[in-house]
Parts: sequence; C-alpha cells; structure tokens
Amino acid sequence: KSEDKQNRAAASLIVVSNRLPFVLKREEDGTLTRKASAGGLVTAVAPVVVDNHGIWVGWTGLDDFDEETEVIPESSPDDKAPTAGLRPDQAIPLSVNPKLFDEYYNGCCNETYWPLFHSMPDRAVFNRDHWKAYQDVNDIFAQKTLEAVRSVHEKRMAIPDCSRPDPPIVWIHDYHLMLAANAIRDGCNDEGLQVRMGFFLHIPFPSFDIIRIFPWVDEILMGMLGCDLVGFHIGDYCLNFLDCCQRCLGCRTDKNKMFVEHCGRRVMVRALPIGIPYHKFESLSRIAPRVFPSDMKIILGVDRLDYTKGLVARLKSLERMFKKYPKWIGKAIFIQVAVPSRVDVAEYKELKETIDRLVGHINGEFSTPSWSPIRYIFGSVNQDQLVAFYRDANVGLITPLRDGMNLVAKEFVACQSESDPGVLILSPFAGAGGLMQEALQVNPYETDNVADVVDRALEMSLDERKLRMNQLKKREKRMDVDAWVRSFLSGMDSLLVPSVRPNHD
Ligand code: ADQ
Repeated sequence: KSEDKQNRAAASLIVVSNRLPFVLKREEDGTLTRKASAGGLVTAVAPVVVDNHGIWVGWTGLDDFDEETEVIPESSPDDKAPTAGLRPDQAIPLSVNPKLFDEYYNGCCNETYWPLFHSMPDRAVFNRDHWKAYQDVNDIFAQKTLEAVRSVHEKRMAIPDCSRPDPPIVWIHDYHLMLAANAIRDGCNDEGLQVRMGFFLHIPFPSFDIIRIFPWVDEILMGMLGCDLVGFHIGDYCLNFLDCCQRCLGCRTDKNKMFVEHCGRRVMVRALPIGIPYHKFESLSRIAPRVFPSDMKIILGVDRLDYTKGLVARLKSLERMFKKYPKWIGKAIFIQVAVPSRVDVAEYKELKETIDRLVGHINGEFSTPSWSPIRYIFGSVNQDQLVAFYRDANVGLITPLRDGMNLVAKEFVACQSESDPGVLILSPFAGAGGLMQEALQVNPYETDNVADVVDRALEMSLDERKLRMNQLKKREKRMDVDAWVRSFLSGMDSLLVPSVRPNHD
C-alpha cells in the first residue's frame, strides 16, 4: 500500500536542483552528450526520478547552452549511471548569464553559504552583489519550475477522465535554492495551480550563533518556510532551524511536533537521513575484480576535494600513524581518491596545492624502494573501480571536519563482505557519525587520536569486525535511498491542508 502511495505521489514529482543530474559534453558535430555527475544528490535522487517518470529542473553546466539543442542520452539503457533511463523530456535545462551565474554559484553559494553552513565563518565572504545574484538566479529557477508545474497540469488536463486528486510535488534541493519556493508558490496561486512543496538541505544547518552572521538571514529562513515541509539529515539540524526561526523571525515553533508557524501556515520540519542505493552497491561489489594485492593492508579515503572533508588533517594523522606505529611501514598503504571540485574557487586551488605538497612530503619521509605510504588519485574513478576500492579496503577512513551526512561511509559499508569485513572509522561531525554508531569514532582534529584508532582498526579481531559491520550493514540496508524518498513523500502526504500562501503584502 505504501508503495502505491509513493508511486502516486512521485508520478508528478518535480525535482529542482542547481545542476541537472548530468554533465554535458559538446561533440565535434555540435551535438551534446551527457554523463551522470558525481556527487551525493545525483547518486541518491536521479534513479528515483527515472523510476517515477518525474521531471528534473536544473542548470546545464554550459555557459553557452541553447535550450533548443538536442541532448543525446547515455548510449546504453543498462548503463550503470544513475541517470541512465532519464528521457530528454524529463530534464528541463535552464541557462543563466555566465557573470550572473558566477556571482550566484562561486560567489554566494560556494564562498558564503558553504563555509558558513559548515560552521566555518572565517572562510565565508559576504558580498551584496553576490546576494543580489543569488536572489535573481533563484527567481530564474522559480520561473522554470513554474513551467514544469504548468506542463504537469496540462498533461493531466489532456488525459480524459484524469481524476488525480493529488497536486504535483515540487522538491527543491539544497542551499543553492533557498529562496525559490515563494516565487513558485506565488506563481501557482496566480494561475490557480495546486502544488505542494518540499525543501531538503543536504548540508548541515548551523546554530543560531553562526547563521546570524549572514546579513540576510531572515530572507533565507522565510524562503525555506515557503515550503510545506523542510527536511534535514538529522535532528540536530532540525532543532537549529526551529531555533533560528524563533529567534530571527519570532515564529511560534514546536520542538515536539516539529513545526514552525509562519504567515498563517504550518511548516513541518523533519529529520530525513539520506541513504544510498544499498543493493546496487552490494551486488556490484560481489562481481568487481580485485584491485589491491591481498598481502597489503589498505586504508581508504574517498572524497570531493573540499576543506570540509578534513583531508589535510587526515594526511597529518597518517603521517603520525606511520611515525608512531612503524610496524605498518611496508605493510599498509593509505589510498586517497579525491574528486576535483569547485576548481574556479581560489581556496580550492590552494587546498589542492597543500595536499599535493603534503602527500609528497609524507611519501618522501617514509617510502622504501618497493613501497610508498600514500597513493593519491586526484580524479573521479568509475563505479566498478570505486566499489572494488571499498570492498578491498581494510579500513574506511572518513574524517570530515563537518559534513551534512556523508554517503561514502554508507557506500563503504554496503560493499564490505560479511565473512571478512573491514572497519569503518568515522567522524562524529558528519551527520552519519551519530547514526552509524558501530563505527569507530575519531576526532579528526586530533591527529594522535586518529593515528591510534587507525592502528586499532588494522589490528581488530575478525569477530569484532563482523559484529560491528553486520549491524552497520543491516541499518544501511533498511534505511536506504528508497526509504529516504518514501519518508520524504509520506511527509508531504501527511500535510493536513494543501497550503496556500496568504497574501500578506
Ligand atoms: P558531497 O559533499 O558530495 O554531498 P558525499 O555524501 O560523501 O559528499 O557524497 C559523495 C558522492 O560522490 C558519493 O556518492 C561518492 O560515491 C561519490 N564520489 C566521491 N568521490 C568519488 C570519486 N573519486 N569517484 C567517483 N565517485 C566519487 C553532499 C553533502 C553530504 C551529503 C550528500 C547527500 O555535503 O554531506 O551526504 O550531499 O545529501
């Protein structure tokens, strides 16, 4: 019955996110081909849109994109990419003037919200022009989304005897689009179109003390409150949000029933911890060819190259580990896969240089003629390789300084064998940290602590590894990405009244 409910709702699901779920490449003949993008959101949501005949609204990634150009989908229908099967009419591309986009994306999103929401305010830049660009681009997204809502309603009208009572659901994703909801709602109200809207934040929502540093915080909160449901990964982020709505806007909030009252509407706030396509990872891991020699202990890190992921501190911890526990010299290696990210932002370029230097330094310090402590891959690896890396690693070392959830921890768990599993080491400052309790916890800021825990993980008995990993696997299997989508959709369904925004000007 609940599956039926999900299908009903999802059949008119419109997902809105900064990027479409694929990267476009211009071929020599001028056509555009697509390739699924790396990143948490795509891995999680694209298969859901594909399966449920939904629509995805987003930016194409090209400065010179012409909305009339045909986009060629992935060649093989059984391609393992999460976007394989997404029909061209299910993707609504949007173009933005490059300068405006730069100020919105590199400026406001990446230089302001990203550090601030990860509680690193010293890194955040506050700039009025960037904020203005953010408002303008959110409006462009809102107008495109309105087109999608209109098209869903028109399709329904065109079906004889279509009696669908449920309004389409617009699901807005992430910090790029915190202002879009109210313009969509206003447009729908003007045209008499019913819609329900949900917002999900993939990154942490910080405490009042941090968020109040943002000069236009009230607008952000009111933007999110334009939705009927606001979701976060974990309860702590929900509580921070409720607190901010109360203290910044003076809204009445209820921390037991988890809602905010705003402009005569009740906005539900929910902890909806994201999961992964567990079965897909598990089954791929069973067939992937072995990638590492079995006599070498493998410690693995997989991240976007981002300062929130704690790569510099992790490398220093590994240096400490090899110094403090020389028994691992020649016996263990640390493999770090780092996907290039936000390469246009100066801070990320500097981070890459720092990491390059540190890897060189540590390898120089400990290497022997036949062994080096660190193997560093700066680039994306394909899914088969990634799965083999996860499966063959003895230790998954996931130590973000702050992270909304962290899907890598979950993917690592899904790929571990039941009979001889590895050990997950996890930072409590990731959303996943509080949920995946059987992992070994480390404080990523304390290099000595990380060094000790890595040694402990490498020495852990088979019985303890099995006990911990099998519990972790059970939870991730149950709370997979489908369960996440189901809980979002049932959260949307449980709203008592389809909300209509009162005219309050
Ligand atoms: P991200 O910051 O991108 O996501 P994460 O949750 O770890 O972080 O997801 C990364 C995804 O990219 C994983 O699915 C992983 O498989 C893939 N990936 C990483 N490195 C790769 C590589 N080298 N090659 C190929 N694929 C790679 C944001 C938030 C997170 C939140 C997610 C989902 O910052 O906190 O968990 O969204 O909500």
